[in-house]
Amino acid sequence: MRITVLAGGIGGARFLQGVRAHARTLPESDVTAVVNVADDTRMHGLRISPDLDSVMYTLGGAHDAERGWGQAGETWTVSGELKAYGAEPTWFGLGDKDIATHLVRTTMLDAGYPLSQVTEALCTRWNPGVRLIPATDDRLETHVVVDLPGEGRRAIHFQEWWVRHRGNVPTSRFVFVGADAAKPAPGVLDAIAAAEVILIAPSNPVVSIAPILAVPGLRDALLAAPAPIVGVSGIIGGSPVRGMADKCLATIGVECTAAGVGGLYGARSDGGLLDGWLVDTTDDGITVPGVRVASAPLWMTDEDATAAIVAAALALTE
Ligand code: GDP
Ligand code: FO1
Ligand code: CA
Repeated sequence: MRITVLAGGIGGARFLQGVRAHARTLPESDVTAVVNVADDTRMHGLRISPDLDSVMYTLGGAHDAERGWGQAGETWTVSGELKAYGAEPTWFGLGDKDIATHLVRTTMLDAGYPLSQVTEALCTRWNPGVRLIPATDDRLETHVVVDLPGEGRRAIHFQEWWVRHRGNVPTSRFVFVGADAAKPAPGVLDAIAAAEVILIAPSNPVVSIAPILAVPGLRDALLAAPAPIVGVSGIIGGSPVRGMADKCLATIGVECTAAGVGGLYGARSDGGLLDGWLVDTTDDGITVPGVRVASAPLWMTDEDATAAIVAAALALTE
C-alpha cells in the first residue's frame, strides 16, 4: 500500500513511527512523508530544519524523546562557547551532534543542492525507512505578528516566537513568508497523486500542516487525489497534549478541540481536506459536517499504540 503522510515535527515523527510499523505488517508498502519546512531558519550561519530533523532523528532511533527535538546524548560545548562570545541568538541552543547535521546541510545547500536532495543525502545515514520530502525546496518561513512591550507591532520568526517568548506575547497572526512563490519539492505532487491513502499526522494544524498546504498546488493536488484523506487529531479532550497548538489555535480563532481542528481542515466534499477524521475516545461523538468521524485511543505512547492508531485511521477508509 502506498501511504503518503503530511507531517510536522515531533507529532509527525511519532506518528510516522506507527505508520512505518503498521506498513511492515502489510504485504507491500511504501511510505512517503511530506514534511513542513516553515520552522526552518539560519542561526550562526547554519541552516536548521527542525521538523525534518525531528522526523529523521526519530525514525533513525537517535532522537531525544523527552526533550522532543534534537539527538539523544547531546553535549552543548559549541553553544556554550557561542554564548561566551555573546553571539546572537543566545536564546537558541544547538547541540554538538546536531551541529554536524546543520554543517552538512548548509555546505550542501551552499554548493547548490536543493533541500530535497540534501535531505535524501542525510537520510542515507539514518535509514528512516520512510521517504522524507520537504514540502518545498524554496524559502518558506512562518513569521508571527506580535506586540512586544515597548517595541510595538512587528513580525518575528516562528523560532523567536516559540523558543524565546514561549508564545507568551500578544500574537495577532501567522504569516507564511515566501509561500506565494514556493513550488512543491520534486516528488511531492507525485506522492499525493500516486498514494492509495493520504494521512494527516496529528501535527500542529496551524504551524506544521497549514504551511505545507500554503505551497501553491499542494491543496489542489490533495483535492484532486484519488486516494482518501484521513486526518488524526492532535487535540485530545481539548488539550494539545504537548507543544503550542493551543496558543496557535487561539490566535486564528479556532477552538482547541478535535471538532475545532476537524472543522478547520473541513470536508473534502466541501473544498476542504478530509474524508475521515480520527479522534480520541474521550472525544467520541463529535461531528464534522461532511466528514466520517471515528474514535480510538490516540495517545502515541509507544510504537505499538501508534501503529494501532494508524490501523484505525486506515479502517476509516473502508
Ligand atoms: P512540532 O513541529 O515539533 O511542534 O510537532 P508537530 O506539529 O508534528 O506535532 C505537534 C502536535 O502533536 C502537538 O500540538 C500535539 O497536538 C500532537 N501530539 C503530540 N503527542 C501526541 C499524542 O500522543 N497523541 C496525539 N493524538 N497527538 C499528539
Ligand atoms: N526548542 C527549544 O525550546 N529551545 C531550543 O533552544 C531549540 C533549539 C533547536 C535546535 C534545533 C532544532 O532542530 C530544534 C530546536 N528546538 C528548540 C525545537 C524547535 O524550536 C521547535 O520545537 C520546533 O520548530 C517546533 O516544531
Ligand atoms: Ca513544527
